[in-house]
Amino acid sequence: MNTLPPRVLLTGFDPFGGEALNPSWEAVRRLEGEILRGHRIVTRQLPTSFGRSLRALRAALASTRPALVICVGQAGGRSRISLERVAINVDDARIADNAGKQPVDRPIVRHGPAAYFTTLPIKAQLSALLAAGLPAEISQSAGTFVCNHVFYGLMHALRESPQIRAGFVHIPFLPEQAVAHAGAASLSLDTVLASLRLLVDTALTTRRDSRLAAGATH
Ligand code: PCA
Repeated sequence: MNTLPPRVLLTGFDPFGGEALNPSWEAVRRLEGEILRGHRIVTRQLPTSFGRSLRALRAALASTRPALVICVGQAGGRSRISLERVAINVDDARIADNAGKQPVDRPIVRHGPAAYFTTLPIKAQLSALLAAGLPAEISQSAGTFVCNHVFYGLMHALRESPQIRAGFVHIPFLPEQAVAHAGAASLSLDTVLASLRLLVDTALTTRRDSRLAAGATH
């Protein structure tokens, strides 16, 4: 008999673009082993590399067999927790990834659908975060770099497993990074951790996504 609790997989990325750290991994790794609503959080670091990131993600999906997956990445310059709605089938890099690759206008999955939507209840999650005083927004684009690549690959890998909810969340710089980017917005690690816990909790307790609460925008 298998008595292991169901698992929630959280991923973060290694540092890229000259940063000393990546807030996504700094936050995610601190949640390893926590139990939320009877689910155990397992964490993995993904390389910020077009080639290797999805291989690592697929290996993590196979070995952890999660009930819920949230991939997290840094979006320097954004000021809020960004709940991503859509992943698009294109790699178009403004800077080289950590393996020196810089694809231009290349499909992630040849002949794959143009886009996949998140299966997280992002409007319920947005309402929960705002109600808790945490800065959040729905984002309509995860960009065209490695984060969008991972988000698209995640939804493609799970396209026949709709019972496994999955999606992507971008987070701002940490305060120590913002210093080097004069005036850039940042969020403290504690704020990010509280947000990630609430995102997992809301995904585990919300069956159908809701209408946005009055006053919230997206
Ligand atoms: N952010 C990048 C890739 C890795 C990360 O943390 C992005 O937004 O694509």
